Amino acid sequence: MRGGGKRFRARLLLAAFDAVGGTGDATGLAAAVELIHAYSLVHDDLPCMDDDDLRRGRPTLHRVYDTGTAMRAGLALLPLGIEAAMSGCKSLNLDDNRTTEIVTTILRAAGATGMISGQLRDLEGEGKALALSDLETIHGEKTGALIQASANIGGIAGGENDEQLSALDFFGQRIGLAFQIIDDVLDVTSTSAALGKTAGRDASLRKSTYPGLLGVEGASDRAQSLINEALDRLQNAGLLSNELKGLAGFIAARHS
Ligand code: GRG
Repeated sequence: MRGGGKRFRARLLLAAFDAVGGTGDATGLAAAVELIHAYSLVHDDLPCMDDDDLRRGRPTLHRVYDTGTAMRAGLALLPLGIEAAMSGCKSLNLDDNRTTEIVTTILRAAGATGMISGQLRDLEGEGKALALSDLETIHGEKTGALIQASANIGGIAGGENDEQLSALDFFGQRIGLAFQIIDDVLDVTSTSAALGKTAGRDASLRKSTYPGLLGVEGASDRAQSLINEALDRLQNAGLLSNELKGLAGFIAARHS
């Protein structure tokens, strides 16, 4: 599993697709969100960003090759992700409106209103004492946006009930934030060997984090309450499948 990562976003998209009664093969769409995620990891590790040596248990791409190669590889993954999204929509015979909605959802999550904005705020926040509300914005954009998009895309591709789509949007937003909070917790409590990436990196980069502001227990509690809210909303919408429940539970239980 380590080599390809946990594939959380792909699994979430497929579980959302199934929960709304989607039929057909949505794996092309699942690959699309993982390709965008993979690009973000390659670029996140670059010297001009988090400057990290280890990812998924291996030396980062720019350490194995060089910064230019890692920049180009990351950039190449981005259009490949969009191409996978387009062909994923085609495999499902989705109409133009849904295809546009899905591609727009990915682009917004990856772009200046999502991941890029979150990453910029994150970099600018290094060495500063941020408020919890700032941290929530950073985490929501940097990490949460693509997770939220994955839940939404599964719903858009598989169903058409507005109430269900809105429940999946809420679910994705809450668990996306919880995912990054637990990432902050693991950065403090786990080891590089278990994580496959450098533990303690947030402290060395002097980042504000949830455990820094709330303590490890407070941060874990905050993540759990977000997960509970997410699950309640799914239950009310009749979407609480074992897969979605399992993925939400996995966030709090994960060790890497
Ligand atoms: C141009 C400023 C600018 C930014 C480019 C690099 C970037 C966009 C954004 C960084 C986004 C990022 C890497 C956020 C961290 C998200 C996160 C928690 C990653 C780890 O996800 P996992 O645990 O990883 O799902 P695996 O390896 O399992 O896939």
